Amino acid sequence: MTAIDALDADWVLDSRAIPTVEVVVTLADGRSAFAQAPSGASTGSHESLERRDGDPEHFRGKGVRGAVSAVRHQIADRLRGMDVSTQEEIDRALVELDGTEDRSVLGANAMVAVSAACARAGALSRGISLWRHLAGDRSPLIPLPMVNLFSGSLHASGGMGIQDVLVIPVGAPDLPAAMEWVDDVYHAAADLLRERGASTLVGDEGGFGAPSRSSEEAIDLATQAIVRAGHRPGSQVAIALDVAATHLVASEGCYDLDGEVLETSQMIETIAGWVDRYPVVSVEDPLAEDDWEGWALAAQRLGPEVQLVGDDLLCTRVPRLERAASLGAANTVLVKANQIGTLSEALAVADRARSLGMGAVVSARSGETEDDWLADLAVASGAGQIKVGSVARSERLAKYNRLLRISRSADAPAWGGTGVLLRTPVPR
Ligand code: 2PG
Ligand code: MG
Repeated sequence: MTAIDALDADWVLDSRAIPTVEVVVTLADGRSAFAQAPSGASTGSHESLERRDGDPEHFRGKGVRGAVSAVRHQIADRLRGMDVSTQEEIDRALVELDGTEDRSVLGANAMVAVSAACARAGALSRGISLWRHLAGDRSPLIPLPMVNLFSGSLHASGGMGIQDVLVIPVGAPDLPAAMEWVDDVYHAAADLLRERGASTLVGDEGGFGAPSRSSEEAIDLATQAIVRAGHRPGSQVAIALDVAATHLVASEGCYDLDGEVLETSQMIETIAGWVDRYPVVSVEDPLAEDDWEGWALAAQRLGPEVQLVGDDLLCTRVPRLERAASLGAANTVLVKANQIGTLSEALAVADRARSLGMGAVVSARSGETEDDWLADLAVASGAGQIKVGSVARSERLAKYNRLLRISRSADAPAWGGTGVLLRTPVPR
């Protein structure tokens, strides 16, 4: 056993110039490990809370002095002396110390950074890689990436109503090919934008700002980019959407999509139309976070061959996932560790999805750092899918490049590949 000797924390900056929590764990043998917390912009109201100071004189209220202090004092006092290799016990101690559903005492930003730093230190103490340490009895997989191509809404100012148009290299034989294919598509999209005189400036996750207010135009352009890059739309590179509809709600049961007000049924029909006309195989958050009935209707309309992903709906919470399963409201969960608080809880959500016959996509946040623990978490979970943003900007590439290194290592786990999607995409 290697005991935790000390925990320290401080603020560093994230990819949106906002402070976030960095934690350093020092072990009794003198070795140490660090981790940093990510941060979302399009947050759901059932997410665990980030602890922010709210002092307008300090980082416009976004300071994390309180979260840093929680790590240095309450959390350090509780974890000192614990065996660092027992991740689930460490995470349970964090959850009990906080004692709230929404993690408002310690702050989910403090908790997730401590959890990840301890995981890294635990792997170090065992002399194994982080993904293997976290995997335990699970069957790890190299995940199929869902890669951001165009952004709008809260991830890129102005532009289209839906938040993200992404591509999934479903037909790639391995991760290096998958990354090369999406890189081809990314540059083809840039060429198409330049040809029409549109900007190639990028949004928060490195995807291009959508060229117009029309979400459909971005989906169409993504399809053209796949073809231009020399890949078959659908069977080789498919499209995923994150509608992030919670942030489009105009009034109860009504959405403002691309300047048009749509009722729930019209939202569903609009999205179903995109699925019919374009190689869309995955749709995230088509409706608002508490519209369980609407989601069940959307699931029926889209059919089981579409991966229907709950982000704001499920907020990485087992009870909400179980409710979705019983209502048939989604067939896949987006897993974000800071949406719940600890790495063990995030893994438990992916495990529960598997036992319910549902899919899971391990996801980064729109605010990220150079820290790459998410890549190991995704591999360890065996979820088979990861969403990190685009293939540009280093806070995104830290994860993709870590995945490439894992996939090239001597003991690399198997490739998730097309099999991770609930249905194999139809060749088009
Ligand atoms: C999402 C995420 C990642 P955010 O909505 O799925 O793209 O965004 O971190 O802003 O919640
Ligand atoms: Mg989302």
